[in-house]
Amino acid sequence: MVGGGVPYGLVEDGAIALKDGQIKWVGVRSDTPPAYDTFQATCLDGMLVTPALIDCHTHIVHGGSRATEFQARLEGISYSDIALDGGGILSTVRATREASEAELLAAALVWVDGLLSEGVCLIEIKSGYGLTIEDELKMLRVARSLEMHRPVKIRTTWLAAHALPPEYQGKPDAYIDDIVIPGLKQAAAEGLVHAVDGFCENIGFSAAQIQRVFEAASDLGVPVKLHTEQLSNQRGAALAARFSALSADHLEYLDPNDAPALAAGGTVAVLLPGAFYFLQETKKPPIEALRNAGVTMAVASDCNPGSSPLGSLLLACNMACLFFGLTPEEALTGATRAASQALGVGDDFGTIEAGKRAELAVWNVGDPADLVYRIASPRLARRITPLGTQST
Ligand code: DI6
Ligand code: FE
Repeated sequence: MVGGGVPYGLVEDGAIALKDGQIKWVGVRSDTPPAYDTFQATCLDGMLVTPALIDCHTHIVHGGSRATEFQARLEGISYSDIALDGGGILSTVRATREASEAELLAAALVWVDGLLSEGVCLIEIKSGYGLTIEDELKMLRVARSLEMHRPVKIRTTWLAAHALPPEYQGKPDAYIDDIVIPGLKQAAAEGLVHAVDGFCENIGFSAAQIQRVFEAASDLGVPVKLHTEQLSNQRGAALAARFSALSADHLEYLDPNDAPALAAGGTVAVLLPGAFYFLQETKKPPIEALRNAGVTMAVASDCNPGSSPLGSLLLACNMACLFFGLTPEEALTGATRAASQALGVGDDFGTIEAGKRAELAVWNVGDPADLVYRIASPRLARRITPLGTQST
């Protein structure tokens, strides 16, 4: 499966030449240049090869569980009310602060293994459950260490502007001045930050507060992205677009009139149908407006303990079709090419093209739509990484 004008960019009877962890050539098998004849050939007859998948929005590193909160919600208490009452994100903050790095790592590996089993090669992981400089750094260190334990690439995002910790209640601006911005500088100096995110929401931070965080990120040359328009419209997407953010994520409450700004900013719309499902949201992102404006749309799991305890990117793709009306091709593109763009790594990941990393997924299916339409049905035959092949 490569780019091009045909559906999914599918190449029938294709061949891919890999060397030194890179894709060297891709095309129709009978066109293989003689230079690649000496390559050791692996025959994958009847199988589909896609770029390995990318989960471009997760909160996989965290302590504890929110099963009790789930029960409370089933009894009718809303997600926002639980948050305003000191539960929600803050209950995960308490558990994450208490957890050791080893405990956070062990818990994260369970989620990572699930994603690897469905062909994922790259996972974005956010901080945001520490809310002190040291606890936020702890989360990012654990996230980065996953690369030493599994054949996976990790991108880490500074999300200290996720919630206001109890010690700063009523003082959001002081929290930004004391923790979010100085911590970001420290994390960047330690090489732990690929991007900066925030929660622009009525139960999170205002657009003006997020703007200050974005200005600090810009001064450091770190790209930004934003959780916004998930529960209300704060015009965060427009703010993100002004900063040419990598992505604006959620977007259920996006004003359709703000879609062209996202396109102009080169900002990817990251759709998170797991959170829509789990919070029993009824308002959908304005997909038609995003499409018409030419906004690139990605799909991710948003794997987190409160609003999307979802460990399957393929199920997120399936939900993106059924809940939001994406086509299976848009959904699969959303978990590959568009996801690589949402992380700023499109030069290396996301499509099968010469020059990119050898990150491929080989599937026991013939039709790419099969990947999106089935539910919880394992189909991965093997994953190919620059380090070699992993069988499942
Ligand atoms: N939106 C989300 O989906 C996550 N953070 C956010 O701002 C999860 C928050 C949670 O733990 O409930
Ligand atoms: Fe999230």
